[in-house]
Amino acid sequence: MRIEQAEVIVTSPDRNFITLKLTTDTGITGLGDGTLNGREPAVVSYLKDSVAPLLIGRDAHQIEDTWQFLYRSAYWRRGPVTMAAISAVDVALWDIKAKAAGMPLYQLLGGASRTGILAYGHGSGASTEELFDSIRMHQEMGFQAIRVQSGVPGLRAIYGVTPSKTDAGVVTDPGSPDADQHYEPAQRAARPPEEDWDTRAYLRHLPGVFEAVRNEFGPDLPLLHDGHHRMTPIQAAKLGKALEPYDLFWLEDCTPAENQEALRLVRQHTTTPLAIGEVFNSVWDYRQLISEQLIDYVRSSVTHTGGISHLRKILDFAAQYQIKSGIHGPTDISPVGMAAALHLDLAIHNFGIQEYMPHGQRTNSVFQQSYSFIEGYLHPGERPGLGVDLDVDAAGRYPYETAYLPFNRLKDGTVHDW
Ligand code: EZ4
Ligand code: CO
Repeated sequence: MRIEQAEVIVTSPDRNFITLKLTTDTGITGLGDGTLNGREPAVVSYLKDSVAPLLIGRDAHQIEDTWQFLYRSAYWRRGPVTMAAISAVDVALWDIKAKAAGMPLYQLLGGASRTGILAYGHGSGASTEELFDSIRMHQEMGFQAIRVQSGVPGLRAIYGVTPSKTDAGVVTDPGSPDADQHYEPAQRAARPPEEDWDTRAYLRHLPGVFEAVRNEFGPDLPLLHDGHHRMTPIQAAKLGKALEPYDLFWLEDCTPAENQEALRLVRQHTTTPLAIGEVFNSVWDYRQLISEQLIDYVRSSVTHTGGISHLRKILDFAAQYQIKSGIHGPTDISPVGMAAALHLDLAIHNFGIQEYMPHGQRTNSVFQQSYSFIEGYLHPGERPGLGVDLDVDAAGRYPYETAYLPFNRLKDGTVHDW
């Protein structure tokens, strides 16, 4: 079975998505997600100009060999653009192989290890009242685990929080019909929107928010929080310690963890579980974090970590240290990337939790999915392959739109970590 065609499809129904579509000489097609939030054109060029021509004529069954060929023959290893492009190829080939086998992809990864995939949703609010409403709304949608992000008094706009509906002039979303209910990090704009930040104000405010949420929603509900790389190691240690009474499922990205040994200091001071890695793209970013047991959950996505083949290797490494998966699943992972994550989640033994931000209606009209979300649990479905189809005509109705993630500055104007 040879690869005959490799097309890169760019579409922006609610936001930008990059999809690779491979067609074989048997007529079987496969889809892969290469979306890199805010830097999509770089992956499009990498795929179109440097990868697609090399795929034509290759045996579609040789997934590992194709992966190693793309990774090693480029000479320039790793990096978000390269690894997103390789991921798109890898996932498209797994889709093809599973369709050829007539099985849902998870069967080829070892079969189901569980009946459903526990997902967490994004609760947020500029105020505690709005946060409570958002948590209740997510519970009504079925979510049984909630990420909690809160506004901080004195700060105008911060990451992870849907701006208050009364905040005139704040662009809340890039056009999603239900975006007033869902936080969307990127914004359609010619330049990155500017937010503000003050770590001391955040550290003072957050423990009280978690106390209020626990008092309102009880001890059972798993609660998560994302620190988005904004703390120093000693600040992260302090926050982890302060949040211990509220029994978090995890504290995510507490420091910019490319300094892996910094996590030793955080670990010495707190038993709050730590999750890291949505911006990482290879096993090398985790070498020390995993072997020294400095984290509890691996946050990488299938889309940004070289696909199912490479993320599986990271998770198998993590499993030897009782570290579990927490695969990245925001709206900037397309339905194709989400389906790939779900097949992997279902098959691996060391599954932890799956992030899930439902896509908008326009996105769902472009990508038809077979995965389901029932009473807090996701399932990839039983269709052969990934179970996702792309309507190319519908995709063509929504051309690429420039969009950026926001960034933030401290009071004195210093650019801080996003
Ligand atoms: O901000 O995916 O845990 N999830 C997150 C995401 C990220 C975006 C960046 O593209 O932190 O919402
Ligand atoms: Co995150």
